[in-house]
Amino acid sequence: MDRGTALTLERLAEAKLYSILDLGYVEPHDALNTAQQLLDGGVDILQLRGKNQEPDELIPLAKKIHTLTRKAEIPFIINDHPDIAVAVKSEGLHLGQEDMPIGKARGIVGPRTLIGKSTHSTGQALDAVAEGADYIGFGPIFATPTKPSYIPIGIENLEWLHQTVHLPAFCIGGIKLENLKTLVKNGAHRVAMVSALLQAKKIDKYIKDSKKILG
Ligand code: 3NM
Repeated sequence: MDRGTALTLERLAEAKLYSILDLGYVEPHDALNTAQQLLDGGVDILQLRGKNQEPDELIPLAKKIHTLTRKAEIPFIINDHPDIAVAVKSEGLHLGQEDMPIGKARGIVGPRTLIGKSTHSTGQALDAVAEGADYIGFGPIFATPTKPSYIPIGIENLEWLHQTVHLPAFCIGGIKLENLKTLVKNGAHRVAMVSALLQAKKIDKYIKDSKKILG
């Protein structure tokens, strides 16, 4: 599966729940097991995020996770590192505002890899569209322990987001079952979760309950 295949694009178009396997929450030796639980539970996209790990550690882990996501036919996204995305042939790469521009990353990963971009304002969301993103993250909607220094942008612009940004747009930041209904009522169609899923007592049930709300 890659950006060039109809299946990857179909999965992205349909995706409601984007899960980020953040090695700040899961020990690398537990990551494969957690990835399998997330896939079994029914997440629609899986990203590997390892802010404190070196490529030497991330690449072998990412290759193993990719074997699982391929079996589940779920797009696998690498956070921050175009070279790792190439090394493991992931379906996608995710970039933050401080990372290299999409055009430059596209030159490294090629035309067949999805590129997503984190955005933290309506202006950045529009910029990401113009830059050629395949999808965006939009947040943090609520305060989040995962990115403690970020100021929440709130729920005001979710209708705007859906009506204006004609790319898959995933709300992110502090999203959990308890606030999901409010989010959907205010216009969210898709969400990304980190800590809520990774700290859930029963990952499988948490995903199913979330997806019921997301519709
Ligand atoms: N990106 P949690 S917020 C990785 O706003 C990330 O772009 C954000 O973690 C953004 O689900 C965030 O644990 C952390 O709140 C989300």
